[in-house]
Amino acid sequence: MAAPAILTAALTGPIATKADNPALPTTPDEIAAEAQAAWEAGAAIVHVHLRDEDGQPTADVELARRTVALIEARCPVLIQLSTGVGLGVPFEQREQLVEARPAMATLNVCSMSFGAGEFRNPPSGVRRLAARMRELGVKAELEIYDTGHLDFALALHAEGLLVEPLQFSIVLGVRGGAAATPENLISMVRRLPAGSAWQVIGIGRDNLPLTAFGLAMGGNARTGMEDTLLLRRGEPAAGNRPLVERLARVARAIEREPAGLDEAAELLSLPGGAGQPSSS
Ligand code: KMH
Ligand code: ZN
Repeated sequence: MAAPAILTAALTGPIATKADNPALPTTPDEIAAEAQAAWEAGAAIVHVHLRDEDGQPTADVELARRTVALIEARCPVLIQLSTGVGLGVPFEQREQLVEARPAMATLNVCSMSFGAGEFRNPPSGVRRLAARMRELGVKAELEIYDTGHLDFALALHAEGLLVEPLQFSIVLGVRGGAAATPENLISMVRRLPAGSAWQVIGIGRDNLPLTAFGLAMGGNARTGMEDTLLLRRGEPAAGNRPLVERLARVARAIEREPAGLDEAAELLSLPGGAGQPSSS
């Protein structure tokens, strides 16, 4: 049997609304219920974005603490907060989210055009956030949208700001980043330091084939309503559970058993290990 695959469920994201798919979880209670469903379906990690009462992305630390607590009350899944938050939220607010002390958080390493908008990740702020995450023991997942982002991440590592094993999400298909092609994935995976954990995030209609390709290459995998609102063409996902169930089936079909919580925590060298409350 090949190495276990760590499955992540990106439950909500910053962009879609309930008008796009009524099953999208946006309140803390809905997010916690979807986290449990994703965990039951085989996800070891849930990637969490928060929404305010109007459904807009927010970096409200109290809301983050409350949401983390609600998830922890339901299940022991590993919680990763997005510090990407949403394009309209200033970096200086986004970086505060790690003060909620999740086990993991994303670290978007470079500024870029992002569809019709701009995603601001200034170098000084990224270094400050990386240092704070290291100090708090919050595991960084490095979000890499193009080859130059990988170079910047490796520079952060050379500066001592990251903790091994490095964990990468290679995001393909954002307009402004690298296109969703197998060639782009292969060329970036080749350049990752030995021992790194990685997954591909395929945006839009290439989500499933690219994710399957990444699993076959030995990577981990992410799905969820942040990455696709459809189970297949013309069929909206009824929630995160069916997306994770399908990903688990794909992984098992190529002899990659979904990693359990302890396995995932060990593979990523998470402080505290699985099942330990990560907030204080
Ligand atoms: N939304 C994806 C393009 C983050 O939240 O920090 C990447 C992502 C990054 O999930
Ligand atoms: Zn996200």
